Parts: sequence; C-alpha cells; structure tokens
Amino acid sequence: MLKKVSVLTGAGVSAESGVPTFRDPGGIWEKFRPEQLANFEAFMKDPDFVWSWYQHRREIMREVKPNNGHFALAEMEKIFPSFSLITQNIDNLHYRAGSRNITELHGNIERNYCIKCRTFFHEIDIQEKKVLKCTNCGGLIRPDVVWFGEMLPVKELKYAENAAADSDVFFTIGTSAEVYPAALLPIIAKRAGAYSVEININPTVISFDLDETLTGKSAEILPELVQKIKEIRNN
Ligand code: BV8
Ligand code: ZN
Repeated sequence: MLKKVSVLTGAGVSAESGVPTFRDPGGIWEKFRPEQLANFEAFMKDPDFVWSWYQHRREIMREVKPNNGHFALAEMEKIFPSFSLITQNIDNLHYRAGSRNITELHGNIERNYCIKCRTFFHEIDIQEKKVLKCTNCGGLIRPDVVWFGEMLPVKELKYAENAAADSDVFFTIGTSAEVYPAALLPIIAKRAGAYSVEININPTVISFDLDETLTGKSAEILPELVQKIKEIRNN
C-alpha cells in the first residue's frame, strides 16, 4: 500500500485556468526579464512598476478559477494517508480547489508586507497601481513572494526536502524545473528511492532523470489518474 505521496507543482498546473506560465511561448518572461520584475533591486528601483505588475497578476488571479488538475490534487490529499503538496505557484489556486496540506515555496500573491516593520496587509485595493505605504511606519509594502536572489522560507523548504526524501512516489507536475532550489526536489526524491513521475506537456531538463513521464495536460491527466487510483483501491 502506497504510504507517502508528494507532489511538486509549477505554473503549468494553472495554465488551463488561464494563468500565464513563465517560460512557455507567450509566457510572462517573454515580455519582461525576471531581473526587471521579480527581484528586490527592481522593486527598490521602481516600486510602482513592480507593484503594478503584481496588481495586474492579482487581477488575473481574481478572474480565474481552479481547474480539474487542482481539484484532482485536492482529491489525492484525501486518498493518501500521507500526502504533501509542494508548490512553486503563488496564485492560491490549490487552496481555492480544496487542498490544505500546501507548502508554498515561493510565497503567495494574496499576502503583502511592509519591508521595514514586516506588518502584513491582507486587504489591499487591487486597483491601486501606485505602491502602498505602511500605515504603521510609512515603509513600502511588497508582495509576500520569493524573488530571485531571495532565500526561500526556511520551514517550507525544510518540509519540502524532508517530504522529497521520504516519499514512496514523487510527482513533478507542470514545471520546467529550471528554478532552484525547488528544481532539486524531484532529484532528491529519486535519489532517496521514490518512484518519480513527471506530468508535463513537454519534456523538461529532468525528464531523463525520472522513472516515468506522462505527457499531456495536467488538468486531463490528473483526474484520470485519480479515477484509476480509486478503481484500484475499490477492487
Ligand atoms: C535562492 C515568485 C538562495 C515570484 C519565483 C542554485 C541554487 C540556488 C539558487 C540558484 C541556483 N542557480 C541559480 C539560482 C538562482 C535562482 C534560480 O534558480 N535561477 C534560475 C532561473 C537559474 N534561484 C533563486 O534566486 C531562488 N533563491 O536560491 O536563494 C540564495 C539567496 C541569496 C544568496 C544566495 C543564494 C529564488 C527562486 C524563486 C524565484 N521566484 N516566483 C513571482 O512568481 O512573481 S520563480 C518562478 O519560476 C515561479 O515561482 C515559478 O513557479 C517558477 C518556476 O517556473 P515554473 O513554475 O516551472 O513555470 P515555467 O513557465 O518555467 O514552466 C511551466 C511548465 O509547465 C513548462 O514545463 C510547461 O511545459 C508546463 N506546462 C504548461 N502547460 C501545462 C504544462 N504542464 C502540464 N499541463 C499543462 N497544461
Ligand atoms: Zn511598516
């Protein structure tokens, strides 16, 4: 009996909800370079520009809904006694689909904090294109996401590494596996003896390292996978 299942997701699992990925054709990094937007220096250089970009992404996130891939992963959490959902995504769609044991490696676009006194601000007006100032100390307010060059949250990264090292099966879904240290997790899992499965529409840099690659859309493959697992369990 399968005991421990872990999943690492990337932007590809939200693609069918209409959230642009980063490195696919038409993706976010086609128009901007990450250095221009997803890093602290860029924010300090032009806070309004970077803030307005996150406001634009928040508007997209508010318009979209979780897709069948997100719902299937929420189902898997109910099926397996030990199930860890580790995500690089900041779009909150796993939570909205009903997943609860979620480890957010790169933060969450719905949370914001003051860079000076670290007060968190949850209710912000997403129409406000100019960067907001902290009501406590006047500091700039930034999204609670991990930018390039910033450490990942220690507790979340430790949990993810332990889950990868201790899983019977490790799924890597909808990620180009190009961003570190998240991209190391499937390799840690494989080396520790997990059966490693990739779900992606394209081959990636880690495809050859893994045991199996299921090629196709995660919103199609995942519901079929959950259906199969249920059939096996009921026989
Ligand atoms: C750090 C949040 C330590 C912001 C993001 C080695 C070790 C450590 C660090 C590094 C290293 N080498 C380089 C680094 C630096 C850097 C890095 O990895 N650079 C890369 C580009 C080489 N890493 C960092 O800076 C990290 N910090 O390590 O700090 C440190 C600190 C100080 C001093 C020294 C060390 C921080 C990384 C986090 C950056 N933040 N996002 C925001 O989103 O605005 S990264 C960003 O990329 C997103 O989080 C995203 O999730 C992530 C990965 O992208 P993907 O999710 O994979 O998306 P992508 O578009 O690339 O791919 C989509 C995939 O889906 C494709 O494969 C496609 O085929 C597939 N797909 C599409 N549709 C579907 C589908 N699959 C299935 N179904 C579909 N329908
Ligand atoms: Zn403050």
